[in-house]
Amino acid sequence: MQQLKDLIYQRTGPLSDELELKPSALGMLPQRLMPERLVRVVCGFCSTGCSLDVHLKNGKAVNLTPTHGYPVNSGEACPKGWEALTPLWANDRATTPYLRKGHGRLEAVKWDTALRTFVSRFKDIQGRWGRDSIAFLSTGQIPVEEMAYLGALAKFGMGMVHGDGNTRQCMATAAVAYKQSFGFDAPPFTYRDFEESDCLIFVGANPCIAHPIMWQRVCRNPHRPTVVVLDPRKTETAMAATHHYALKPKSDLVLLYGLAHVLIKRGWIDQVYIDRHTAGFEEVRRHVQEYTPGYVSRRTGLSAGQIEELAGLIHQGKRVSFWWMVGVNQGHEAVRTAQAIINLALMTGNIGRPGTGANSITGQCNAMGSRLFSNTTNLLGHHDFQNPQHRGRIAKILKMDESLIPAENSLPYNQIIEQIALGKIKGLWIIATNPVHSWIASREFKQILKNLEFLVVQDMYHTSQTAQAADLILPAAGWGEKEGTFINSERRFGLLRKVAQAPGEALADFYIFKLIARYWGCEELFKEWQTPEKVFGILKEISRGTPCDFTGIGDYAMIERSGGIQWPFPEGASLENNERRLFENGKYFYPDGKAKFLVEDPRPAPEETCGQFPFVLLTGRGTSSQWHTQTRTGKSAVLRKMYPSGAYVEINPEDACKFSIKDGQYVYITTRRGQVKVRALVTAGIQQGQLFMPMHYELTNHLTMPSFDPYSYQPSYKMAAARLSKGPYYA
Ligand SMILES: Nc1nc2c(c(=O)[nH]1)N[C@H]1C(S)=C(S)[C@@H](COP(=O)(O)OP(=O)(O)OC[C@H]3O[C@@H](n4cnc5c(=O)[nH]c(N)nc54)[C@H](O)[C@@H]3O)O[C@H]1N2
Ligand SMILES: Nc1nc2c(c(=O)[nH]1)N[C@H]1C(S)=C(S)[C@@H](COP(=O)(O)OP(=O)(O)OC[C@H]3O[C@@H](n4cnc5c(=O)[nH]c(N)nc54)[C@H](O)[C@@H]3O)O[C@H]1N2
Ligand code: SF4
Ligand SMILES: [Mo]
Repeated sequence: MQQLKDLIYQRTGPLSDELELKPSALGMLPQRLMPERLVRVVCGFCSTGCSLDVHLKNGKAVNLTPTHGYPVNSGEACPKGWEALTPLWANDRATTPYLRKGHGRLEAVKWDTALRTFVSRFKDIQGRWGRDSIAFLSTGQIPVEEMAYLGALAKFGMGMVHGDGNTRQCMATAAVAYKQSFGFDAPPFTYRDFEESDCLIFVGANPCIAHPIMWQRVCRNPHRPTVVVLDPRKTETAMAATHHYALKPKSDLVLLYGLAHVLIKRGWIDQVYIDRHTAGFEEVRRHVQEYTPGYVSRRTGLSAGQIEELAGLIHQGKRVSFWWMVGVNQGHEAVRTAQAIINLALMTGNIGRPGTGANSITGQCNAMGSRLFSNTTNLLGHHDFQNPQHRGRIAKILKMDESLIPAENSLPYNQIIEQIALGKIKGLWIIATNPVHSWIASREFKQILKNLEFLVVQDMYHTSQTAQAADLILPAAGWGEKEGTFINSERRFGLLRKVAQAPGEALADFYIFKLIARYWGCEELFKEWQTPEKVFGILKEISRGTPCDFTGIGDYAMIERSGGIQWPFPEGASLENNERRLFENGKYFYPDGKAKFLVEDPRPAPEETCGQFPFVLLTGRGTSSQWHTQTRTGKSAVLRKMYPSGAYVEINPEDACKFSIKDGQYVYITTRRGQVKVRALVTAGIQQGQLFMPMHYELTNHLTMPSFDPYSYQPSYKMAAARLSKGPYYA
């Protein structure tokens, strides 16, 4: 018990050190609002990784301003960043653990009871059903150090085999595509490329809403760039672009092959680059032969002229950059689509130079950290569970017995769920994700969770839909209440600092993992994992000699002083150029140094429209003020003013007219998964025959479809066959 008290004391320990107060950074702030201290913190929402200066007064965080001169956001933030402190003060924070008692209600319990229950229930399940009968689902929203602690504890300490993260919903496609094409999961760009490009092509991305500060950098581009958007919807980004191609949903692969066809046919390719730095081009040449503009036009809904025009824009650009996001990643042939984008960059030599690249933007604040260190799909630091040398290396660095490291890969997220449905996985630990709202076909998912003998949810709030389904809730500190690092989209480590005390008995995830290690009886394995910064040191060692080597980062203070540091940053690297892109030397991470071209025939969409379900339902981000399942952004009265409070569906005016639907009236949307009643938002932004629902409302995922890319297993959130009706529809 004394030890437990010590640990709880650690979390109530001091706040992070202040920055030297520079009043100039605060502009004309009136004297009464002048803070006593500023602490610089990287934002905890999206992957842009903006820096925020939090103002402390009387030892309390009271306000914040975006950091001037930070290489990412220089003095700007989006509404979520400005409101980042508010979610911490919400009155539904989990301030103690909760345990579901015999009568079915969740009741507050002491940490000691919670931890004993956690250990005894999970051990009991493993004892009866084997080590792989318990699993975890993690996140892209906790620091690298916590991510690594969780993955190591679960797999090496608790003996789990299966654990995956919400990054499967988000980035898995990009990770697999890069790995296969470049030999390592390595987004090559630096944000300066937004400003240096003379032709930017956004595929399935809406940065005006989803990455507003990246979009600001596009707006600052001095080269009067061509900005192309490939999106079925006329999004805010499409409206601001110079060219919008409203292709049919899920016809990207055909279009991209069609573009390759035209570029090759016209000789608009960089044969020298192809010969020196790539392998497999002849296969592409053969493969795209049949993708004539006429054929592609029929499949994509674009005209042959538009396809020729777009190929022409790529050819005319001197520095062409391709940017993709989850409009690509969340599809049934997503990996090959991402690679069709990579292929275009490679064949036109648009990579490794300023303003170029095949660039996947990431989603969550630490999606990149999760890709490297969550110990889910790959062994810590992008090593391979199935490779004995890799296991040996990690065991040696961690001073652990090699036999503790599983020699098999985890099942992907969807198969973990399947195993729960089949009754094979019986215990589940969910950390910093809210899948009852965010996973596909969520009504079915909620039913499947009932198969579990024991569900633990570790979250900042006891009110999230998933926490409410739990048998045990562990109360977590949130962003700003703990320390660690996040890696942003351009591979930049940024520092998360502690600017507030977590409420009640909530603990940083780091210290929750530490307590679990102690109660589980595997604390000895983690005796060097004392603080996040110590763990950072261990991970640094793991990265040594790999493409993401960051052994040159001395300590947290160095990250803070330098405005974040991008990997790779091996020992001896210089900070002089703090905006670096990959592949400037044309060398990729395969042993032969060459990038690979990969192509494959398109697959039929998993769900076609039909008489009963004639509409295509798209989903995605709604506004820049809403974050995912709204457990955080929903707590801010300021943010709430900036978006509709209830779920809605975007409908084209022609369709609205056909169905006599008026803007604002309730309509029914039905798919094979279920039916929801939502308000109509009539807008020409959506094409006829298509519907769009933002993911921020729980109802949306009652409708989405369980279909997965065959390589990345990423769910296809962006397409379902749907029916629109004014009244309820009964099949
Ligand atoms: N405000 C806000 N910002 C966020 C988030 C948030 O919740 N709120 N979440 C963050 C996260 S985790 C992520 S992953 C990113 C997501 O960032 P984005 O990917 O930019 O956002 P989405 O709106 O999900 O999808 C982008 C676009 O894909 C389009 N699309 C749908 N189907 C297709 C298709 O078949 N082809 C093409 N070409 N386009 C298609 C949609 O119409 C949509 O406009 O945003 C991050 N930023
Ligand atoms: N229909 C549809 N569905 C989608 C998508 C889509 O485009 N369309 N996009 C998908 C994508 S890309 C993503 S990334 C997912 C996101 O889906 P989720 O991960 O489910 O979304 P969040 O609301 O961000 O959930 C994070 C949870 O962690 C908690 N939390 C925050 N910080 C901390 C912390 O420090 N510690 C702990 N322990 N908990 C914390 C929050 O309170 C919240 O409950 O949604 C996916 N779902
Ligand atoms: S753009 Fe992203 S990182 Fe920047 S302030 Fe907004 S949510 Fe935070
Ligand atoms: Mo995401």
